[in-house]
Amino acid sequence: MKIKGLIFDLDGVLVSTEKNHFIAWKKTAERLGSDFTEMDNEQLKGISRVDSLKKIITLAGATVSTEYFEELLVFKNEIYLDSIRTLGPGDALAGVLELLQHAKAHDIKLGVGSSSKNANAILELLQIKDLFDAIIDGNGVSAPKPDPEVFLNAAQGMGLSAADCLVFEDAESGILAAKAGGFKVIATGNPHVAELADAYVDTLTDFNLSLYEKSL
Ligand code: B16
Ligand code: MG
Repeated sequence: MKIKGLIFDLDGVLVSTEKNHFIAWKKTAERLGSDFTEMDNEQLKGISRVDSLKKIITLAGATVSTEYFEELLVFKNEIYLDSIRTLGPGDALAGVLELLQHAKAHDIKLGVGSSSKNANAILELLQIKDLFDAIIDGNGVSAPKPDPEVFLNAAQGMGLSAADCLVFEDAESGILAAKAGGFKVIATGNPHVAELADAYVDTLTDFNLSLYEKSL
């Protein structure tokens, strides 16, 4: 079967910004008098900024006013943005550029389906934004992952149906979103979620599209 479109999650798939998110959330949790571990962070991967903060507040056993909630969102995002300022073309994860180039050479459409409201800025820093036919981010959806909307909108923006596309994800919420939308999913970079997806590769260097198509 021929794949006509590839849809990439951003954080943890195209670029390893998950660590930056983690550090910024850890500092936010400290303001709530709470510790925040990498295990806790697993639950936040792929989910929106607002839903992430709600989980951290629950973990901290805290209650906050609407004003303080907004202040914490700004606080986290400022730390995060400051930490990614120096991202550049060399920071795309292993195998990303090769896979994007392979797709371009074979007339395969490219999309991004990310929960991040900072996705466009990061794609610009990586200097890969122009390669994509559709970019759907946290600003363009009403229902965040695990709802399939972000991936369905990306497929629609590429003029394709879910059955024609492959989604690449690193997070449980993202894999569930893609599966709910009827997509085949390749998990990458996070062995914890491997069994939820149709296939798993440590890095995109290990992914061979022609071989995968033959297995379908
Ligand atoms: P922002 P993805 C997600 O991006 C991240 O995995 C998650 O850690 C983050 O909280 C979320 O974006 C929102 O990001 O605060 O930049 O809007 O993995 O869906 O590309
Ligand atoms: Mg991700």
